[in-house]
Parts: sequence; structure tokens; C-alpha cells
Amino acid sequence: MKKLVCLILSAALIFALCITGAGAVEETNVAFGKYVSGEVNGQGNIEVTLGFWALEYLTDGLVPEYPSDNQDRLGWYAGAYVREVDMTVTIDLDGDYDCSRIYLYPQKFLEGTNFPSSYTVEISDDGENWTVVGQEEDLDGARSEPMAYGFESTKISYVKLHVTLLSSVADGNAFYAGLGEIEVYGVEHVEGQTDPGTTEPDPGTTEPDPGTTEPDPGTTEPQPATGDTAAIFAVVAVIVLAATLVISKKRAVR
Ligand SMILES: [Ca+2]
Repeated sequence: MKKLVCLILSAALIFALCITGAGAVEETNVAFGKYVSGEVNGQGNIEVTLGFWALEYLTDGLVPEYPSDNQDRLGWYAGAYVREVDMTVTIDLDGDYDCSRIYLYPQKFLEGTNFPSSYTVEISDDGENWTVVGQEEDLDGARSEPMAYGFESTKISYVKLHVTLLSSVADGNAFYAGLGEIEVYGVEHVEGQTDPGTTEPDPGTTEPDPGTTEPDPGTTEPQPATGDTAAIFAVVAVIVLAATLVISKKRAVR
């Protein structure tokens, strides 16, 4: 009996360790709900946000249809009387994360023709030193799918979009650029763990396969790792079995 209980305990413990490890590498959108700041350098007559658009709508998990009931959360929108700008929006991830993918979603408004034409996507772990992981020049036209940027898993705390050329959308007075959402996929950084074993992105692919890389809007909100729940059950099972063993021992002594 004792040997059997020990065997079951060992198996349960190994199972718990395995699934706990599996849950740790599941990537989520770590930008969801995080603070976004905007800045314009060296240009006058420019607004980094317009009307009922807001910087915080870049990380609210929504890419609303247009027209829709969520027209007041279409995303971020900026305008200037010149098309060449020096404009940044920066997401503070509020912690260290090992990230490997960034998605820029166009707005459904204007069928995405207001997507910025030239920009860089940059990452940083200190908010001062930046590494470019994506770059586009002279994009134009309607856009419905997100732009995807994959890179080797890197510990970061900030993501910056640096726009240098607004879209060709103009109303006679100004040019504009907007996005519906920015998603950053990764896992919480664990000191001493440099390889989280995440998926291997293709750094050379800037535009995702429409059928596979656009996440379901319903999944933009971070979900708890599915392995965590199973791990909890397994750990509970280990405790119950251990208690059973102790009780059995006590009864045997009597
Ligand atoms: Ca949004």
C-alpha cells in the first residue's frame, strides 16, 4: 500500500511540474490596459490626439467596426498641417516581459486608409535605449489586417511607435494617422530565465497571413494560462494523497 501511494504521489508531482512549466510559456497580450503616452517633437500645428479618439484606446482590447456602437473608442488618431512629423506613442508595460511579437491594427474607420505611412516600431527595457524591430516606408491605401513584427524573444518594458510620415488621408487642411490597437505578446520576465521557450517568429515577415495571424478580437484580453488551473488541481491532489498517507500511517501505528 505504501509503495503504491508513493508511486501515485511521484506521478502527480511530476505531472504538476510539467503542466506548471507549460503554462509559464503561454504568451498573452501584455500591452492590454497599459498606459500609453504621446509626444510630438519639433512640429507646430499638430495634435497627437483628436476628437473622441484617445491614446488609451490603443490598449483597450477593442478594434470596433465602423459604424458601430463603439465609435467613441475607434482608437488613436492624430493630425498635422504637415505630413512629415516626428511623433511617438509609447506603451509602458509596467514591468519586465520577454516579448517576441508586436501587432499594429488599423482602424475600421476609413477602411484603414489612415494607417501611418512611414514609421518604426521600437522596444526598450529602460525607456531610454531603443531597438528597432519593425520599419515601414510610404505605406498607402486601405488596410484591414494588422501589421505583424516578430523578433527574438527580448526582455522589454516599453514599446514605441515612431511615426515620421502621416497617411495620405487629408481634408485640405491637415494630414492624419490612426491605429485601432497595439498588441504586444510575451510572458512575464523571470530573472535568470533567458529563454522562455516561446514560439519562433519569422522576423522577415512584416505582414501576417490574414487567415492565421489576426487574433480573435475576443482573445485580446489576457487570459489566465490554462495550465495554471490544472497545476492547482494536481498540487491539491498531491496534498490529499500525502494526507492519506499520513492518516494510513497513524492507523497502522494504532
Ligand atoms: Ca483599441
